[in-house]
Amino acid sequence: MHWDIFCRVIDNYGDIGVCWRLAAQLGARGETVRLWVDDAAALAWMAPQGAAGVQVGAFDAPGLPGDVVVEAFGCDPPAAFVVQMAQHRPVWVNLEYLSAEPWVERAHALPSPQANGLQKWFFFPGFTAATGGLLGPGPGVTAARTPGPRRASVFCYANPMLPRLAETFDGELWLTPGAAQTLDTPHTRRLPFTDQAGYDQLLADCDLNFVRGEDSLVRAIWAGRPFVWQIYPQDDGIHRVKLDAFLDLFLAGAEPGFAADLRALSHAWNGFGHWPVRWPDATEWQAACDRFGVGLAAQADLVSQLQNFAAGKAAGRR
Ligand code: TRH
Repeated sequence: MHWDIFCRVIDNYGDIGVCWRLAAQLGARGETVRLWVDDAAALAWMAPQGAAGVQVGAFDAPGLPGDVVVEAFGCDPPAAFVVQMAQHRPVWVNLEYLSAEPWVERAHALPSPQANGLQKWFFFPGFTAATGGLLGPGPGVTAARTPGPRRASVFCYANPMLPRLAETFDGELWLTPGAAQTLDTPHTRRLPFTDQAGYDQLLADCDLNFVRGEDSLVRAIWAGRPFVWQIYPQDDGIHRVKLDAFLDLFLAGAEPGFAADLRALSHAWNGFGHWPVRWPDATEWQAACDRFGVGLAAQADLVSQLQNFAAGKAAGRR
C-alpha cells in the first residue's frame, strides 16, 4: 500500500524519531511510504542513509493521498490535503503518544467521525495485547557488549539529579548531546549524536541506560539492559501518573524490595523525590528487564498491527 505519514516536530526528537522508525519499518516490509515533515533537520544525523521505500517531503506540500494516511500525534494534515482525502478516501489513522495508562486499551482503535464525512481512527501504541503495540527492535543490533569498565549511557532532559548520579554511579557515564553533557567529571565521556541504529547499539553496549521521552524508552526495553526513564514533563503534572502507570506494568511480579528501590530511583530522577540511598539490586533488575522484554516480544508489534488494521479498514469499505 501507499502510506502518507504526517509529522510536526513540536519539541525534541521524539516526533521525528518515532515517525522515522515507523516509516523505515513499513518500507522494510515492502510498503511505499512518504513522510511529510515540517522540520527534517534531525534526519541528517538520525537517518543519514535514508531507508528503502521511504521518501521525505515538506509537510505543507504533499502530493495526492495514497491508501493510508497516518497523522502522528494529532498533527492535522494540511487542509487542502484533507479536501483531497474526502475524494480519494484513504484509511485515516491518528497515531497517538505512547502511554502505559489503562484507559489506552479502551481508546485504541476507536473511530472519530470527521465533518467531511471521513472516519479517522485512533491508534494507540501500548504495552499490552489490547493496544496497538510497540515499534519493534531495529535489525542489526548485536547484543554482545564490548569489553571495558562498567558504563551507563545518559540521554535526559535538564535534570538536577545529574550530579547525584555522577557521585553514586560506580563506572563511566557516557553522555549523549544536550542536557546530559552539562555534567563534566573525570568519569564521563561525551558522545556525538549517532543515527538511530548507532543509538540502539549504544544501549545494547551499556550496563545501564538513562533514557527519556518515548522512542528511547522503547529502545531501552528492546536492548534488554536495566534502564531508568525520564518521562517528558508536562505542565499539568500528568507525567507522574504516566510514569507510575509504566512502573506498575514493569514491576508487576518483581521482588518488593527491588521494586521499591527502582520506584524511588525513578521518582528521584524525574524530580519527585530524594535520591535514594540504595541502587536497585542488579540481578533483580536484569530479571525484570528480561521478563518484561520477553512478554512484549510475544505480542504483535505496532507495524504489523497497523498494517492489519489499515488493510482491514480498507477492505471493509469496499
Ligand atoms: O527527544 P525526546 O525527548 O522526544 C520527546 C518524546 O518523544 C516525548 O514523548 C514527546 O512528547 C516529545 O519529544 C515532543 O525522546 P525520544 O522519544 O527518545 O526521541 C529521541 C530520538 O532520537 C529517538 O528516536 C532516538 C534518537 N537518537 C538518535 O538517533 N541518536 C542519538 O544519538 C540520540 C541521543 C537519540
